[in-house]
Amino acid sequence: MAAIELKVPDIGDFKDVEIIEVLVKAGDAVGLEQSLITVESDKASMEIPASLAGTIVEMKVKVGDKVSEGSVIAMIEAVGASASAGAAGASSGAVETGSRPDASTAPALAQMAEAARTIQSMEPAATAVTSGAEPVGVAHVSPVDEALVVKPHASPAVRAFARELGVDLQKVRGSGPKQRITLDDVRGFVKAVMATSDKPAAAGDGAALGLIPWPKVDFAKFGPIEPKPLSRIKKLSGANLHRNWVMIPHVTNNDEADITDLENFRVSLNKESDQTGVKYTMLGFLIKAVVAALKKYPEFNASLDGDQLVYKHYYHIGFAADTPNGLVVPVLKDADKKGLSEIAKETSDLAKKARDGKLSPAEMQGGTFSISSLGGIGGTHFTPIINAPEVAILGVSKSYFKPVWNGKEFVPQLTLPLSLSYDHRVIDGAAAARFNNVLRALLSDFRRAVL
Ligand code: CAO
Repeated sequence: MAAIELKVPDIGDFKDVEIIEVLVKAGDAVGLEQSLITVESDKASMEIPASLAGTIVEMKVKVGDKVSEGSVIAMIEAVGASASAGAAGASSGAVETGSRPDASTAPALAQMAEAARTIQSMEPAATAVTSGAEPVGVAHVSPVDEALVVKPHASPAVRAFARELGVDLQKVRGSGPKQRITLDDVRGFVKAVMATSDKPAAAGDGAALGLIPWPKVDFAKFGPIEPKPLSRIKKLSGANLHRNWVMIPHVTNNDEADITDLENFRVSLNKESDQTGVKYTMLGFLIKAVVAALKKYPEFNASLDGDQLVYKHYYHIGFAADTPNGLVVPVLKDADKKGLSEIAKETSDLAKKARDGKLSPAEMQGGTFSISSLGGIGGTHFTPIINAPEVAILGVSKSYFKPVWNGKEFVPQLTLPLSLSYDHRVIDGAAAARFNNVLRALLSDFRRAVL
């Protein structure tokens, strides 16, 4: 059987375009319209399909060659050669040189050429979007269509492959000329994601989240360095914090409470209790106030379990403790059943155990709500990360005096900054504001706690 030339058919305005991919080789059986090569102009790439089914006898082109309409791509031993002698882009020797694509293939190619032209005509318009000008042809695309603005450099075959695997090409680094993404780049990306998918998110390379890799920097190039392993607590708490930050839609409502009277009360209580050794702390009052607010708004004392919200009828309050090895969260059990002095003693015992690294697992379990107090250290407001499976956490910063107008004059008010982070799947902003209102009312007049 005589081999037939497979030629580049009419590809519109594309002339002397570079071959960026050769998708078949001698010996391959190809089907009708199977892509043979990918060509690329300055602005777009397109695949040239086979106009005949058969076996490739010889490739006549390689990557980097330039082709135009009529260039011979390969020699093929066609299946049912006689039936397809007039097929698109195929010619037997010189006889059919210059034959046009047949009826079935020509529209497809014309469409591709048209699509490529469309991309060409859109690119300057897309650039205009970023510069604020009204884009021609994409005027109704609002907001900016990122896909048009930043288009990864890849051939249609690579795009199709990526689509099949669900790979977002924006996240794949291209290793080809002009950062073109190759099939191997897509394969490598998938392998990297698979390799990390069973590791905890703390692996930190971002692949599990579909993010670009963490920057690898040789810091020693810029100055002296000293690598030290993270502590065991930091590794554990880091993995938990990372999961909670990524999985929970956090919102933080900031507020302030007038604690002028409360602080005076606390100081006087401590003077009285000099003999007993109990130290009343702001943390103790906060725990009491939080329990009262939790009773009023029970969804803050709950956990999500699938489609269910599990309300808890116990009040175990965790509090973040800063230790030399990192952050731990001891839990004060049944806070609602304990008085202030008991809370003060127990939290200080737990905090000491935390600093000494002597907390038992049971002492860190069962929390229903947490408090993170940085008041003894400093700061105005911050965003505490929710301690899953809890749904909210109260951050407390350092109290400060601010002048407040009382109708006649400015008076100094000791003010406590509050930052309530909540899981927005469970708690609405309005509920959070109401929760903070209860805290403010209690802290500014602690007599309300007995109501
Ligand atoms: N504003 C101003 N001063 C405050 C204050 C506040 N909100 N809270 C505490 N203070 C003062 C205390 O009164 C105390 O002063 P005195 O010694 O003069 O009485 C001093 O700060 C130290 O208090 P403390 O922080 O040691 O004690 P505490 O009971 O308030 O807190 C604990 C205990 C365990 C919460 C704390 O030691 C701690 O570890 N805090 C850090 C928590 C943390 O790291 N959070 C961030 C986690 S990341 O989200």
